[in-house]
Parts: sequence; C-alpha cells; structure tokens
Amino acid sequence: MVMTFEGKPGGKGKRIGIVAAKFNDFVTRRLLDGCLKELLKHGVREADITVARVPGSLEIPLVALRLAKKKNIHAVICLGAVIRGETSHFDLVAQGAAGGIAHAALASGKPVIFGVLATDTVGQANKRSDEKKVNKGRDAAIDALEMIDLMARIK
Ligand code: INI
Repeated sequence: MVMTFEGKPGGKGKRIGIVAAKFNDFVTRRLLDGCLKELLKHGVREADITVARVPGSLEIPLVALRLAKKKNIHAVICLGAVIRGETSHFDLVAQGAAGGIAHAALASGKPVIFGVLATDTVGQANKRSDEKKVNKGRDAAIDALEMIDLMARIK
C-alpha cells in the first residue's frame, strides 16, 4: 500500500507571517490584498496575521527567516514583483529572492511560500495580480495553509 500525504488548506488557529516588498507597490499591494482576503476566507483570524513591508524583493529572505523562526508563526508568505522591463539586473533580483526564500524554509523547517512574480512586462505582472481573476497572492495563501497541514501530517 502506498502512503500518500496531502495537506488541506484550513485556516482555523493558524498564525501567518507575510513579507511584502514595496518595490512595484502597484502590483504587490494587490498581491497582499488577495492574500489577506484568502486567509480570512479560510478562517485565519486578523489578529493571527503579521505583515512586514520590506523595500524590495531582495530584502524578503532575511525578514522571512526572522518571522519563520518565531514559535508562534506556522508559515510565512513572501510577496514581491520583479519585472524584467524595468531592470537590467532582473535575474540577480529574481534569483536572489528565490534562493533566499528557499533557504528560509529549509533553515526554519517551516513553509515559506514563494509568491514573488518574475515577469517580462508590467502587463504580465498586472494579469497575475488581478483583484478578480488570477491573483498569485491569493494562491500563495492557499499554498501556505495546505503546506502547514501537510507538514503536520508527516511526522
Ligand atoms: N526589487 C523588486 O522587488 N522588484 C524589482 O523589479 C526590482 N528591480 O527592478 O530592481 C527590485 N530591486 C530592489 C531590490 O530588491 C533591493 O530592494 C535593492 O537592491 C536594495 O537591496
């Protein structure tokens, strides 16, 4: 018999940290809105959500690790927007953020979710942070809750 583990995204009693970059705020504020709404919809209490705003995506990993190491935080969600058209060092910023966020998860042993958009154009970033349709902040909220449950199931 194959043992299969899968998490379910329940928010009751869950304490979540969110780190959101201010760079490209016109995108990240919509990711943050989508993320917060989804967490509340799943039963996470407002008082159990901590939000930290950092200058840019490169500052996300340090703060994500700080939050993830806190006893009273179950998972951290990282939100940012790196847009190629706007920067020549796109790859450095995108890869630095991705590597640092993965490190924060491994170093803390908790889910640290990658909700950083890396797009070629502003149009693509807008499309992935839509209030009504696709919103990667909303997806990141579900991923965080699912991962918390999955980690609890795998002892
Ligand atoms: N930060 C982003 O979040 N997105 C970007 O597109 C971006 N660009 O274009 O450079 C960006 N740069 C800032 C970087 O994350 C740091 O805040 C900065 O280098 C200071 O460490």
